[in-house]
Amino acid sequence: IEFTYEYENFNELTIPDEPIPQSNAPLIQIIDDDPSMLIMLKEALEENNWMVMACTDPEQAVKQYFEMKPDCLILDVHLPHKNGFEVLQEIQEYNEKYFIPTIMISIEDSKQTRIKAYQNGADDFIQKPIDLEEFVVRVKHHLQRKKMFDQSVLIDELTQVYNRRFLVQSLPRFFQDFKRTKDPFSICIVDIDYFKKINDTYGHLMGDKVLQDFAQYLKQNIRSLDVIYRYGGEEFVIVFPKTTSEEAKNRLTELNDGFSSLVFTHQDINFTVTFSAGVFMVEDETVTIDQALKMADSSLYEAKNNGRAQVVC
Ligand code: GH3
Ligand code: MG
Ligand code: MG
Ligand code: MG
Repeated sequence: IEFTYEYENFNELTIPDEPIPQSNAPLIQIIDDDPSMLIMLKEALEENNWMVMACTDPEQAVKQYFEMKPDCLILDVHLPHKNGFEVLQEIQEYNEKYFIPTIMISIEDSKQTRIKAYQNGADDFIQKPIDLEEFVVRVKHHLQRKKMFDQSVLIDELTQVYNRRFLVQSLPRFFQDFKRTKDPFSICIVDIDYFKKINDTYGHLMGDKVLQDFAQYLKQNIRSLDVIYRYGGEEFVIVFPKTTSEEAKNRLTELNDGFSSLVFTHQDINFTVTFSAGVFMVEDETVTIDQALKMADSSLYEAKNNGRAQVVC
């Protein structure tokens, strides 16, 4: 049977009237060539408000895996064209880098099969027919460990907001969400003005303090569904879900007004700090992540050229 879920519409199987999980819900990928198995597992997982992408074709699934970096992989051993062990080998490097727990599932439960699974990097092995209650508990256990790992590597040490690594990991999910919900969202690059001068005039430690206070100020003044990342040096990215560029511009302008009214003091000298920002609204399914970041960056460049302390979209 041809039963391949394109990841563009992997949510087709979602039960109506269920709350739609947010982009920050754990994402689980299932690869199994048996459609009824896929549906059964998918429904069991979605009951926990986890996002699920299910695929019968291993070739396509691997591509999806690289793009979406799921938080857990459920992988069947027997698949057409390519078996589960070959899939494991193909994704091994990525799997280790992102610490993505992998549960192998199979009709076969010989000691040799299980050993082979673990040797190829699987973290768990569950025999079919699957007991759904136990399955969900085991997935939950793996997701918890994955979350702990993420929290240890995805937070920027200095500013305590998400780092660039997490940006790379989570941006595809905002795009995925957009394809599903059609709600436009805005990606903003925010850059502190004349930051080098702050370092040069007041010292590197003061520069660090400005970065910390800036990140905290942003974090405390955005909605809980907005996400902030340190992109590099004194540059941050903010993603505003379900937000047009006009709305994002207004919010960033308010943030700039608020932040620039805070007074920093260094050895009896007072100073204030502004930022510039470039906004790009994702409202078109053909736009790629790289293009979106580039557009936001060129708007930022324009904001700098126009005299800084402003937002351009
Ligand atoms: P513009 O208004 O055009 O953005 O100018 P700018 O001075 O803010 O930008 P520029 O890119 O010239 O300088 C950024 C500086 O940020 C250079 C770098 O030394 C400093 N920087 C990067 N990371 C850190 C950090 O973690 N702590 C401190 N204190 N400084 C940092
Ligand atoms: Mg199979
Ligand atoms: Mg700057
Ligand atoms: Mg900069």
